[in-house]
Amino acid sequence: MKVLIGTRNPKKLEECLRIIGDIPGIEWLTFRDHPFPEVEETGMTLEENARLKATSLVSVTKLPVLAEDSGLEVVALGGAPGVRSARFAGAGKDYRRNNEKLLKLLAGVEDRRARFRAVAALALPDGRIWLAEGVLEGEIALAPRGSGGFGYDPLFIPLGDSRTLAELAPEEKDRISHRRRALERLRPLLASLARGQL
Ligand code: ITT
Repeated sequence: MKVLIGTRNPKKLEECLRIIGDIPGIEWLTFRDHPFPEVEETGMTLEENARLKATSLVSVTKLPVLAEDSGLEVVALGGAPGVRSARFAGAGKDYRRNNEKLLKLLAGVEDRRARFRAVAALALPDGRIWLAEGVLEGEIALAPRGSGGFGYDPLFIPLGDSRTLAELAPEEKDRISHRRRALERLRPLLASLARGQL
């Protein structure tokens, strides 16, 4: 069974494949095998955008699609950047500028609590869709550290650790990540799909 992973973000794709790439009977296709256009993320929530990405790409490709929308929610900023995480500092999706903007907004702020949230969506050509959420709690560091991962990882310290996500080995990030938690919830559905039992 061919299933398209509906992300054009190479780092996100890499993580998705590491987390869920091993389901027997599923042949994962990516934007490299099957180029698709960028879906305009017009939703007000991660749920809406995950749904939008998955259903638009099903329409374009006629394949089952697994898509995901994710973001960083900072308590002291009322949940921002949230759904705007990728473009926080402008249209260019520039990770370094996003991190600089976040640090500037949090200068002198004591409450540095934050969470990563991911909403994954599995959509089928027959119109059915399932959504699942994953959360990772933590706090924002005072300065960036580490070179792994992507996005806000150099600034995000997961609860119970002193290192940023960018200082963890990829497998360590995968064990706890919001993405892992969201995708694992869809694993049984994907396994059923692969067996032709969904
Ligand atoms: P696709 O829409 O093609 O999947 P994207 O990067 O635009 O790629 P999103 O719209 O879901 O994906 O934006 C997610 C942004 O949230 C991402 O660009 C990062 O800035 C941030 N983000 C999400 N998960 C993250 C993670 O695990 N580590 C660091 N930053 C993350």
